Amino acid sequence: MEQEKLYQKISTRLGELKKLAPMKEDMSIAQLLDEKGISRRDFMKWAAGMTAMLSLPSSFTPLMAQAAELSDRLPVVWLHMAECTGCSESLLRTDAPGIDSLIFDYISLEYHETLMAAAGWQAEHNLEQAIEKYKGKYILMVEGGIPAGDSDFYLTVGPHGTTGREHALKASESAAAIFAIGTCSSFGGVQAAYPNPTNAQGLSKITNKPVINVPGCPPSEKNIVGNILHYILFGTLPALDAYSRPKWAYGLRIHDLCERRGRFDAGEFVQEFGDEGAKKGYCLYKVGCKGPYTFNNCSRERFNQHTSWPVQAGHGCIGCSEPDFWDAMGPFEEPLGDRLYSTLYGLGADATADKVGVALLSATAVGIAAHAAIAAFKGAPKDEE
Ligand code: FSX
Ligand code: SF4
Ligand code: F3S
Repeated sequence: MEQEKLYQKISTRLGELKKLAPMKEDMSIAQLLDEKGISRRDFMKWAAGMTAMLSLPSSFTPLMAQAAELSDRLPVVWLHMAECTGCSESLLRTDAPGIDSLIFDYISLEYHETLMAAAGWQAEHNLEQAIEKYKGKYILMVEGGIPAGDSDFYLTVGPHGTTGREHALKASESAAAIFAIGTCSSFGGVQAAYPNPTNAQGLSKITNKPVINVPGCPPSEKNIVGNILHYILFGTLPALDAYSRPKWAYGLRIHDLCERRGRFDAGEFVQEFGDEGAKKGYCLYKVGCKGPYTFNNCSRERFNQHTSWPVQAGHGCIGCSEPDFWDAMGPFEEPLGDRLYSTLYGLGADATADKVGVALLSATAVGIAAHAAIAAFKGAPKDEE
């Protein structure tokens, strides 16, 4: 019953969106896919995958396909702050664009500093116009950390020397929904690493409007496009975790669905890069994998049209979607559990859930050590040492 009601609600919303004029009149998504040689069948397969990713029943697949087809009804303003532009690249730098990249191409990007042709005065004028014309209707996506306070002027944009902070604040005021794309915009990211010389902050510290964080350095194309589709389908905030990350994407740890998890449980570890264990695809925990502390869906969704992801490529997860990962998760090629174990009993009463997670894992690590000792005693091969 609940399911039927939800189906009805989404259908009504999509019906309303359909009434709005398409912002791109030259080509429908069906034509665009056809031009790129993507069949309707492949498109529906993709829609089924997205439906599962957003934890919706498979009977909602036609709605997902419709949402993608209506993605040109929503104007998007995309701002760049202090970052490497990897988030945009995550979607666009591919020699064979998948459906996710095409959807991103297809949405109406009213303003995107690295993609638009305009520069200087014209660019600034375009931004003002987009904000005015689509007041209360546009989606704001911000990439990058934002220097704040006395450090505002470490980041200025355009011919008036507007600070990044001013830009972000102005665009936030009349946005229909705000997404912080990437770890930098979500939590400050690399430029907020100690000693954070530019006082870089996440977007939620700058605006008092609700911000949905989509971290990852960079986030996958699936998580960026999934958020756009979620907004088209529901028009409301998704369920969020304590760090304002959508639970459908960041609800589980990398470790929970990792293809090497069986190796971890069996105590089969790579001891150093390039060893026999590495060749056999053993677990990367002892060479620094932070998958057990990192909430993201990389192990399930992967990157570049499901091609690969860090652990599959042979390096541990570095925890890039967690707050302060640059400081908190380093050194990247050493286990975190070992380092924190000695301080475990020093944790205060207000220890965060993350630290508690670390404590639990340290207990697991102790279990591993015990297992290794028993294996050694029995004369078994000592992969797990
Ligand atoms: Fe780079 Fe985006 Fe990292 Fe940051 O991604 S990939 S530094 S999250 O803001 O450009
Ligand atoms: Fe996978 Fe890393 Fe967990 Fe090992 S520690 S199972 S490599 S996520
Ligand atoms: Fe980042 Fe770890 Fe995924 S490093 S890309 S969260 S596997």
